[in-house]
Amino acid sequence: MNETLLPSTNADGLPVVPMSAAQKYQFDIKGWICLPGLLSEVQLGSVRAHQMKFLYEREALPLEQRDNHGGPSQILLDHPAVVGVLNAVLSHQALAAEDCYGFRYDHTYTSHRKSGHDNWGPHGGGGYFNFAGNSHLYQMLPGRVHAGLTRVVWELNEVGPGDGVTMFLSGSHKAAFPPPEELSGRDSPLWESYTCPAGSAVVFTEALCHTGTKWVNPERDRLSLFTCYDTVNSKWGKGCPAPEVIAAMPPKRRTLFRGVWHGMTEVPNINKYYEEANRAV
Ligand SMILES: O=C(O)CCC(=O)C(=O)O
Repeated sequence: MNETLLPSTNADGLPVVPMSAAQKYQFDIKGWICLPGLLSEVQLGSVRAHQMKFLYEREALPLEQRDNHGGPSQILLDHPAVVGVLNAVLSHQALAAEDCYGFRYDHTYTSHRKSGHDNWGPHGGGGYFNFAGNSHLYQMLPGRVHAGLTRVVWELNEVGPGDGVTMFLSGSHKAAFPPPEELSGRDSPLWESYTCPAGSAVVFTEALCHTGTKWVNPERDRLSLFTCYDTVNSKWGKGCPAPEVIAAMPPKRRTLFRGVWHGMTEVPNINKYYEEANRAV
């Protein structure tokens, strides 16, 4: 995992931030990692405004912005720090090039939660033992890992202690046993979570047991995007942004929305390009 992984810049030409050895170690043993404070105030302002319009006044947005990741929110898709993690834990390098990501967008949703909103529902875990069709995979070799379906949670508002965000049974992506009831209830000491400033990303493997919980901060809502990535020739969620949304993105970002196949030899027979006819469904 120490080699330089392509692409080395994101679609806006910003240098990708490679994962450090400490981040790789934590992601591997826990199954998740928090990347705090990735957005400037200006970026946050325009992403938040876009999300609220998308949720509550969608018709007021131009067509190319009518998507969770349309308009100003497209920068979240391949933020340099997120690409650094996905390059290291998900990318299939045979389909990666300087102008093409080695992983794909899978699906997303935006969640706006007021105090009292409860999303409790632990699920997942033991993904190390899943076969490929399940997508919720976690695989390891000495010095390398592969996290199949990988979730990036963008926290657009600050998260304070006990506010009630996503919780993880750290390490359970490698668990051989199902979690016993007394260790997976709300009061289990095994649950771990995070605090972070607005504009942070939390990356976790969907092979890990995790859950939402009750947002309890009356001063501040939770506003988050839950965006999943996958290997290029695998897709879990149905759907893809509309062609006009993708057309408004720079070319490298569009490669996140390729059709779900691998192929071989040269483009167009190997899946290292995006065009409207090669768009995921
Ligand atoms: O609601 C949350 O914080 C977690 C959601 C979740 O479990 C998921 O998207 O897989």
